[in-house]
Amino acid sequence: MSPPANPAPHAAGATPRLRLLQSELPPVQALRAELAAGLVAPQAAIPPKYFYDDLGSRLFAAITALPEYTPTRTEAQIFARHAGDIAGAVGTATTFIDLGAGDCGKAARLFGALRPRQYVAVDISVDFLRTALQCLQREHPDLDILGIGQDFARGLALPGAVGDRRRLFFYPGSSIGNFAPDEAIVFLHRLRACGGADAQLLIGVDLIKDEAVLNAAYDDPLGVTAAFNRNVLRHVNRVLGTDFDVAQWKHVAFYDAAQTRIEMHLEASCDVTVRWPGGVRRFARGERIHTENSYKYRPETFAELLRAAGWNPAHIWLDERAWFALVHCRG
Ligand code: AVI
Repeated sequence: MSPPANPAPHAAGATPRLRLLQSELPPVQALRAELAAGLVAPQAAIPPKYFYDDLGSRLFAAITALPEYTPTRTEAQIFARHAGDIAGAVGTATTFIDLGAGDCGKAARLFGALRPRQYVAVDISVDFLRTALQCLQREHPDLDILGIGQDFARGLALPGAVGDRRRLFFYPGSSIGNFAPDEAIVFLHRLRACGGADAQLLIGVDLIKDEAVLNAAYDDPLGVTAAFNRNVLRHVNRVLGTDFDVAQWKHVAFYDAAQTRIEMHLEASCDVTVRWPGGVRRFARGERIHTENSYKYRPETFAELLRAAGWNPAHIWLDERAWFALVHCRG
């Protein structure tokens, strides 16, 4: 963990209430090797973490405001309707660890009810996180805020500045759905291990529902999700030095009922040759690059997955259409 990247200004002698730490990010060579391996694989793939450059994070925020994208809105309804029960179950004075904090908006809406002792925001998109935390600190000047720039999907490493009492992991938005179920168990098991004896988890998951609703959520008529998907190619151009022409790639998203997941791909709209320093890949027209899976669950299957990862689901709240579940677990 490197020293504070950008401590907030504070009065001489006062304790800083906002600190931003940045973990050792993987060396660019490792990122390039990972991307090149994905591009030359028989089924080409780009890991979904490359969606979240600065523009990608903004496009994702726009997706969450779309009427077709149900997870965010439905989860917000559950929080609003059950705020008292959630606060009663979780309790106050936690070390509130927000995984994939983004603009920190979801967590901030709970501060009134949960009154955390410390707020720890972890996100891979450090610049976006810095801006969000600076705004948050102006709104909550007395809250102890710690930002951590980290790719926590590869394993969460919490620095000593994170409180070790009453750790509450907050993982909303069905981000768990972007892991395959076996990877999700490994990830949640690791969280359990770094939570301590009194760890808690508050996690949101998108549920299986009508296919038309699911398909519309990932292929909206304004094309915001298409822009989010295609923007990944610009990010890869910057990191790997590829010469992707975004205009040659079409957004494809569909629900696969057998695997209970949405798949997102980019499809070549003509024959395309992509080159980068040390590599080349030819794509025939219609060939695809797999960019994301988003798994959907039944509540009971998800509870089994949590148990397999060492967590005890204690409460589950659903919206009235059973489109989304919020689960509170103890360690
Ligand atoms: C971040 N994650 C939960 C989103 C999802 O629904 O799987 C990412 C996303 N991809 C397309 N739209 C949203």
